[in-house]
Amino acid sequence: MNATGNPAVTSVVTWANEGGIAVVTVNSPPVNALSAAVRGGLKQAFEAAAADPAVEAVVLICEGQTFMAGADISEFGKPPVSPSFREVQDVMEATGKPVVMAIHGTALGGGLEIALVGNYRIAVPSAKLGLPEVKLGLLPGAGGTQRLPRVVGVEKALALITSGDQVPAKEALKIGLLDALAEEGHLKRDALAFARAVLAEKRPLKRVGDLGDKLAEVRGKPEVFAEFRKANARKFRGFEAPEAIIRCIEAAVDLPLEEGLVFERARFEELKVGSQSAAQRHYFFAERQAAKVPDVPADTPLRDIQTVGVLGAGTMGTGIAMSFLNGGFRVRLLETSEAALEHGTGIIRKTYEGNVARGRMSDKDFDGRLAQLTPTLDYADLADCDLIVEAVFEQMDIKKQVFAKLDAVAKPGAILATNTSYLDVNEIAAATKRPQDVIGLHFFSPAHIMRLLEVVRGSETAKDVIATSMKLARRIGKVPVLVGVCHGFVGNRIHLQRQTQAERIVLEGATPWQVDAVLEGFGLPMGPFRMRDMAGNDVGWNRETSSSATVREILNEMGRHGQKSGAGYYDYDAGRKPTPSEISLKVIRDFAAARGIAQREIPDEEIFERCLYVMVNEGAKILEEGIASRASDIDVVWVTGYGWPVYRGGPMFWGELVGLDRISARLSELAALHGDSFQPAALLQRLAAEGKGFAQA
Ligand code: T1G
Repeated sequence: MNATGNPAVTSVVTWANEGGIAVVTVNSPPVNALSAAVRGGLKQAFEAAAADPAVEAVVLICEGQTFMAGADISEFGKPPVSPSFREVQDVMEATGKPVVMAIHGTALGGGLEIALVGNYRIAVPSAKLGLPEVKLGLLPGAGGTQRLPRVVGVEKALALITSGDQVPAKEALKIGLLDALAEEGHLKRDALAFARAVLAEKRPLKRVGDLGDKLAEVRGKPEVFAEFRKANARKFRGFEAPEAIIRCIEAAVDLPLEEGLVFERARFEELKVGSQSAAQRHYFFAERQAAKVPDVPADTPLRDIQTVGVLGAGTMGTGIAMSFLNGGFRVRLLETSEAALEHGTGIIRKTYEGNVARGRMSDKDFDGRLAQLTPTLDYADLADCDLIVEAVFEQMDIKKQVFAKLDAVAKPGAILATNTSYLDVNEIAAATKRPQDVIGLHFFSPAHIMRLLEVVRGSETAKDVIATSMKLARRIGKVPVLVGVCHGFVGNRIHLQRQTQAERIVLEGATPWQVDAVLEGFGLPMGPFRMRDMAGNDVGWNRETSSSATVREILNEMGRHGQKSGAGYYDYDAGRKPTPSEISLKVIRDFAAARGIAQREIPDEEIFERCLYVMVNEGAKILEEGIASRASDIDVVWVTGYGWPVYRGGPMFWGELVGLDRISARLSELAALHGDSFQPAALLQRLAAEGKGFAQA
């Protein structure tokens, strides 16, 4: 028996009769995921409520931070346990009494699908609703593709389910997904009142499955789906789930509910056993794991960060400044000249003006953010900063000068961060008397857009500085990954291996466009040569010291700096459309000939293996050296920072899928052919020999 004298159903689901209304409560932290225990409890509670003559209506509500946030993802891959979603939903729909779903937090996935079999849905204004299964390489497998279009219409359902976007409660009310809004903080009170009103007014037991008007609007109009497919072809490229979702919504239009549910279940099961969903579920947990630092306790006290100083108002500095402005911080932006400072603040203003013009930012936010920005030429103005991020020129002597100055002006306890992409954070920290306060915050360009933040711990970085930086990253919408000090940390160090291979392969006879096509065919957003042309072939190139020592130097000496100069490895038209260039190919062939490099046809398979296997191998070395704590952290870096297709999980997850034994053996073959740079890492060889994965390292 529970406190109210009614039969407590399970430890995670209870119910009580409150004045003739059964209040069924789910309490399964942290997100009330619909585990087997929750599903079992719900089934029992609704069966009891349906059978109890003293119960006239039912309210389903959750304790804790949120309404049910979906199926328990950790249960996937394990044998199914009854009751299924369908069994629970059938019991709910068979109650025969008004069922009111009371929503707060995020009603997501299976949680929203449960809510959709209720007769009514009420939520607090701060609630959000969505079907994010597509982010896990899945589709809503408990009726979402069949019921959502019946409520909000086909076109809205297509957009919502293939994006996985969350809908704020007010918008959900507008599109019919909610029947009412409760007062913030009074969900249970207002849900009970709503249930009483339904009883008093004898309102019909509205059943979403019976709705058909919105489906009828598009029946016989296949163009609705064809246009949606066409408009999203680029975004969905390589992913399996979006097309499966579209087919399920087509089935909703053409089939009766029951048949549509069967069709949906079959498509769901197909996706669930596929490699894409395994990869995307891996990534879901990997991103959350990355926020946890093994040797820094979760309850480490944090330093209070209110005011942030940013040194350097170039591309990176302004992006970093906007990241913190967007996170609600006061920002002091320092430059060495009025002109540079004006240029930087101009970039910020123009970016925000663009956001307002596109309706992505309100005028109020525009004004508010600029009011929080203080441009300055004076280091002394950084004295009150709690965190100072340096984003000056990537040269060690300049960085050390800057940190010596910061050491002199920054208040005690201020965190001093460098945005360096490659350089030794320990050497920079040594330029101060407070190395324990120094850390690397490696943003990726454009810094206000890219979500990845490599947090680089120096050998003396204090644990509270690490904990503060990791939490701060999430506050400004970044995905933090803690990495150690080495050349290029994790992302760039692995990227360098792939780049080096790509450049060697074209010297041996392949073309840049062949290499790009192989890697883009794998799902990477851009091949190494198109990427180089886009970023600027001249990044890091020095005209004074350039000596035709590499193909890249020669191209730059010819003025072929990439897209921005209309030519790089590719030629570009006015619309920056790339076409293979005979000029750059000749440079490559002449360069190889001058060095006596034998030319041959290089198969795509060899390009694929040489470029991708060295990435897995470098990741294994990074793990051996302790530069990353987990293989999944490396996956997060590459998915979030370099566009590795999330449906392939990340280089380390993918490497295990290919087989570490196969990769290790192939690398040994390549080492015999092309030199020691291919030697498999000791860790890789050991795991391959032991038949283990990186998690068992
Ligand atoms: N299952 C299991 N664990 C989950 C979980 C889930 N659905 N959602 C979150 N967690 C864990 C998470 O791993 C972390 O654990 C803790 O909860 C806090 O998460 C049939 C099949 C709800 C918006 O995809 O979007 O329903 O690290 O750090 O920032 O059609 O979690 O503390 O040990 O993210 O406050 C569909 C996924 C499932 C929702 C909260 N649902 N979750 O964000 O906390 S598939 C989803 C989220 C499905 C049906 C199909 C977010 C959140 P730990 P957190 P948060």
